[in-house]
Amino acid sequence: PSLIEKVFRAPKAELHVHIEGTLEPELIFKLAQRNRIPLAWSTVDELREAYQFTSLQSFLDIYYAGTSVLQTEDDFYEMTSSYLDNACQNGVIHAEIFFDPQSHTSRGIGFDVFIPGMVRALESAREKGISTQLIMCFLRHLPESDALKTFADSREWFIRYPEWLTGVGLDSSENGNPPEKFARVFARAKAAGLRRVAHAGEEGPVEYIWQALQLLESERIDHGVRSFDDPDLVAHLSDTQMPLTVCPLSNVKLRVFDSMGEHNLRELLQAGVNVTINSDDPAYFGGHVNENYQSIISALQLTENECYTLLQNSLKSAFVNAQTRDKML
Ligand code: ES4
Ligand code: ZN
Repeated sequence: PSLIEKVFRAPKAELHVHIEGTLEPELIFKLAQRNRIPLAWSTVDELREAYQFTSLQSFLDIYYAGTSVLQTEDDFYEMTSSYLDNACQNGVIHAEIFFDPQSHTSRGIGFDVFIPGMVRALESAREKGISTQLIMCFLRHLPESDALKTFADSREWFIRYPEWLTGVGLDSSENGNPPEKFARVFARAKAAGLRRVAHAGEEGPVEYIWQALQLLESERIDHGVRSFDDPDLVAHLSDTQMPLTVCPLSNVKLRVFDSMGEHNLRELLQAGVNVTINSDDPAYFGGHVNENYQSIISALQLTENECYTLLQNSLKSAFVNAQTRDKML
């Protein structure tokens, strides 16, 4: 088999995927009709044609519109199940899945709707041999008070499902919304024994990566590709083996890099940084995790050794206990 075929089949972990970003245009239209939600696009093709992004914000505007079709527990079950089917097909044996509660509570959809829907899908996927967790992300474009209220409202769900709900994250519009804005809510999450991750250095400056590490005590950095602007930060990431959850197709679609050939993933790997490959929002960026591997492998002509390192990095950076990790590796 070719290198790509071997990578496709290899067991891997996916550590950076937004469940709302797995909603395919067909499912968006099906749910819009079922729930009588108006959309600004009249056909699936028209919606797909709108997926021509120029920046993170140009994507987020459409992503939140797509999310608006999710209304019932079954909608969340169906979305999550179809992601997990695809993940299994991609060799994913462990997935840590982001969700954006504020994008639902702001529309009057409560934790009692989306958590049971997603958890039911995670429970059925366990039988197919995929272990999963959910990471609750705060929307950084909203005020700190909104995050604090969301965290308080989520407590009973973290207590009810500790094996499924394991951590908090930070996503949405990065520039102008530094990690420091969320230091207090992340301190509460740490006090509650939860894992912590944050998007940083996707479009935003290296200072935001330092803040995520120092002020949020983030245990992984989502994206983090702009760390390359600061040699001291690259050395620190390498020394501490801080995982970066890199999403190649996302980075090109959102114009973080003009082309895949210009991606800095090889330089990060060569500097000894713990880089992983992930899909981010597979329905919007042109593929699941295997397509992300394929695209970066082809563009950078990655070697078998480099591919092996990326796959191992994904498994060793998962939030699982040492015994489970040793079984996966
Ligand atoms: C996201 Cl690519 C990306 N960046 C920041 N926030 C997000 N939410 C969903 N996808
Ligand atoms: Zn992301």
